[in-house]
Amino acid sequence: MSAGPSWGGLPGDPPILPHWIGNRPVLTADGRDPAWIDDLAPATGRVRARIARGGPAEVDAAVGAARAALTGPWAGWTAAARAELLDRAAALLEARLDELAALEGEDSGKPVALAARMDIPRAVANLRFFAGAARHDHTPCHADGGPGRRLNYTLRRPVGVCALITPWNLPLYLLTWKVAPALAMGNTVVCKPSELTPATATALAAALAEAGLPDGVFNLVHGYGPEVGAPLVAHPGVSLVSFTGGTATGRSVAAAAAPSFKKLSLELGGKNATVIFADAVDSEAALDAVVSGAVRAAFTNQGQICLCGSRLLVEGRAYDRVVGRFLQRMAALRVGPPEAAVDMGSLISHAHREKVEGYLRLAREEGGVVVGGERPSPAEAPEGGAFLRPAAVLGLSPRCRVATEEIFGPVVSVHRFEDEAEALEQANLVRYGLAASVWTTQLDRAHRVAAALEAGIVWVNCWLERDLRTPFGGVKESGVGREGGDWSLDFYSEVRNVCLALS
Ligand code: TXE
Repeated sequence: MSAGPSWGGLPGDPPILPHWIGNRPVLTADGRDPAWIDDLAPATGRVRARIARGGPAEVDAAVGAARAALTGPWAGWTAAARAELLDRAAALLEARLDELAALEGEDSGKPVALAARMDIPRAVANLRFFAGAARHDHTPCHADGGPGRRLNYTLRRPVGVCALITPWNLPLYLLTWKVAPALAMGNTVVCKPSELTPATATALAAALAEAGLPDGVFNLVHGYGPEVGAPLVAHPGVSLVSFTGGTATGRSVAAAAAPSFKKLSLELGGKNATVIFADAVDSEAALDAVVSGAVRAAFTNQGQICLCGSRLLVEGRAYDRVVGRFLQRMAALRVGPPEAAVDMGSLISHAHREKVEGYLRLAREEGGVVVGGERPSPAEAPEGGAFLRPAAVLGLSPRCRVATEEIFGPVVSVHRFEDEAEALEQANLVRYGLAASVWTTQLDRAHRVAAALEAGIVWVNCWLERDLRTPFGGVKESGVGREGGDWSLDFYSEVRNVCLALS
């Protein structure tokens, strides 16, 4: 585990994570004595770093730097130059993949191997993907009324200063998902990462500076949501807000952004269904493959991904076989310290573990049967950590609180349906609509169910297969807007039509 300051951090005991404003580490913007937030490693409970605790003064300074940079040298950079910058930053992150994966594991509690396989490679891919998108971007031209009459062409312009607010579950992965298209389109940014997982955001600041980004284009303010996130969203100098986090916070972000009509994208919670039809498990090999997919969907990142399949809906005639195998697989998952060979690490915090355990108590009170969900023994996982074994809740109505509220932990509620109509009714009855995964070998059923599910993303016979060109986002209370591919380019730019009369 990292002993010294992380990349972009400052020396101290424990090391210090500063804000980055105008391409420089900053502790306070107005000369007051700095205040601090402890950055805890959730797997040990140890203070791993001290985070500079920002407030309105740092937000103001960061937005000021970002606004000034909009008319500085950055404004003259070509798309090709911006793409090269993103590629250089990607190469710098990739060269330090192991270090970043260890940092993410320490800061969030997730298995380091998962961060090395998923989080950091995906962050690198985000930067490279939007470098490519900048290079290949093109806009339409409409000639009207025959030669020499009217020519309409469309320009993409930067939107301005983008406020990018991210959660703790996929820190660098989600931050780069926003930063890369914002920079590709020529904007400047002020980032507000989660106060629970600030380390790799600081590393990204250092990487972008090293890659040659001009002063003020990328800014980072650490701190609590109400002290940094809220003033950032409301700041008159900010033109666009991209937020990923909880639905309740998303509601207040939308309200704060509305008076000044900021461009807004909200990626919020989920309570996603994994729907397994009996036809998908008609052999032992098929049963194994489908259950592997369902277990992965349920418990990857300790169930702390908005896309996780936290409701398992199984067709009645396959119910016993599927659920039996699922519980077997679940029990075999290894839970332990992030740096060990484990399937699941620690939850993000003790407070979050208590929230998840509260739902397990509620499940019992509601008359359900809880399998798993214990704290692991000290032999498996350090006692100071926020570890919890995966859990399945059986025997409850799909309408109960445990089955409809976002728990955001390693808990799956299991339900039985008798036909396709009932599967759809159960899948669609929640207030969320982010993703779903459907397991069937019947082609017509796959298309029918995918069309009828109320979700922004439907996976058929897979889960979390991501092609960065595709639209990503949810319906209902899972969010507003789409990002990914052209959707990101549209969101992070203003299109302007120019009509030229030629005659
Ligand atoms: O998220 P918050 P939290 C869900 C999950 C979890 C719950 C709460 O159910 O249990 O949300 O998690 C910043 N204005 N998801 O508390 O509060 C905050 O500092 C502006 C789903 O961590 O939404 C952080 O940087 N910003 C999710 C970011 O918002 C504010 C992933 C997210 O924090 C703010 C994480 C405010 N008023 C949790 N208040 C997903 N969809 O992936 C806080 N923030």
